[in-house]
Amino acid sequence: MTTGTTSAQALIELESRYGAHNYHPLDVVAERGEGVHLWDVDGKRYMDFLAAYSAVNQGHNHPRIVKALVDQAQRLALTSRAFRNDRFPPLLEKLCTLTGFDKALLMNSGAEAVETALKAMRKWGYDVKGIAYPDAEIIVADGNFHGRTTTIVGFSTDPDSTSRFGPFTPGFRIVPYGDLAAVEAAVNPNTAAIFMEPIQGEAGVLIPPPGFLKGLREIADRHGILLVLDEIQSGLGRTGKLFAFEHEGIRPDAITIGKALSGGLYPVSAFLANDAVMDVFTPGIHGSTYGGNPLACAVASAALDVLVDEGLIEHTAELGAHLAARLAALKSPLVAGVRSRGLWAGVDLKPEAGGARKYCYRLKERGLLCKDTHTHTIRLAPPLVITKEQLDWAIDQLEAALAEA
Ligand code: IF1
Repeated sequence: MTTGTTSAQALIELESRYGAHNYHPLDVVAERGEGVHLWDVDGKRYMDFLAAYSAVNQGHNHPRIVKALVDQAQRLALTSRAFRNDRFPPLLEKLCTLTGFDKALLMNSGAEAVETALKAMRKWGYDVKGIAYPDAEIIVADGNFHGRTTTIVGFSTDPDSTSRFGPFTPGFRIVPYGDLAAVEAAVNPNTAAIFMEPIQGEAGVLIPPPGFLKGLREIADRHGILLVLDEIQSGLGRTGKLFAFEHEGIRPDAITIGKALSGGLYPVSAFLANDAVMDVFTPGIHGSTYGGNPLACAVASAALDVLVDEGLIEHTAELGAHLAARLAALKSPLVAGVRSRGLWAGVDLKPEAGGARKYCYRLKERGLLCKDTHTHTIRLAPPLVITKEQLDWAIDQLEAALAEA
């Protein structure tokens, strides 16, 4: 294949010819990454302001995580959980020490961690709370995004996710996100748990009203049910704390994590919980061929070390304040509103702007890769290793793209 635009175009055509059409990506064909940057097949450099939906918080191809991956791949990659491996126990210890949860269960994709959480919530409901089988209910939020399995999309309110994939799994009650009275009203004797994102990513980086998470904790405690949070996108430094729930000083009973748990090098996810919840799992009732494999564990261990050793969480809190100030000062008549927490922001455009995707294309021309969500929102989520100068450059591009005729 030749280089130049024909090669990008040829690759796009090849993908369209042989790949399922379940995505509509921006037409940038990346071939190399390093830190906050991606290069396309024509050698053009971009700054990545999506960071693979927060999976590459540590930056693309972080040398320390790459080294862990390569070293481990040359030693041992997979045993299955039928046998033990030497990388798994130290990762479990590191995860629990860092996060304060009693135990961890390793899976691969985020959706699998969520499925694990759903099983745990239900089984806890039967085994510990004493709900009659199979009547357990889980309270979830509208606008949620927790993955793509049939059970998970069954409680989505996004028509794109749910369309014609039913029949769906029963046992979910959907309430408006941010509405504590609605949560309270949805609780009944069959309720096992509340399960939500502490900040809704796909919904447009929606930050709930202050006190919402604290209110969820109080409701859960008062009714003797679990509070489980999906930190797959919000966790591991993105908001300027290790976890988004820390912003309200609460602790959930369990969480799901994924994405940045591997720094983007390998699919690694986990369900973290206290003993009362995790102990519902007994041998043979749940698992995965790849879950907890030595390659995943070596990568995750290095990815967590990078977050901590490079001070990426503190750095994100600091730069997040700067990002918030820059966004608040955006002088565009097209901007309807902005919100951010740490290095994670949603910029809502007014309807007359003509949709966020158009501006994502303009930003691509300017060397900045962003992803629209929900038609009118541009989301910003750079790798956390970004410098202040790089961040300023990116916001300058955003300002300029909004000002273009
Ligand atoms: C796609 C969205 C982001 C997640 C939360 C679980 C999962 C995700 C909070 C599942 C995944 C993804 C998947 C990706 C697009 C993306 C996304 F726009 F669709 F919502 F990030 F904003 N919980 N989020 O955000 O994790 O199984 O994918 O590893 O293309 O579907 P997964």
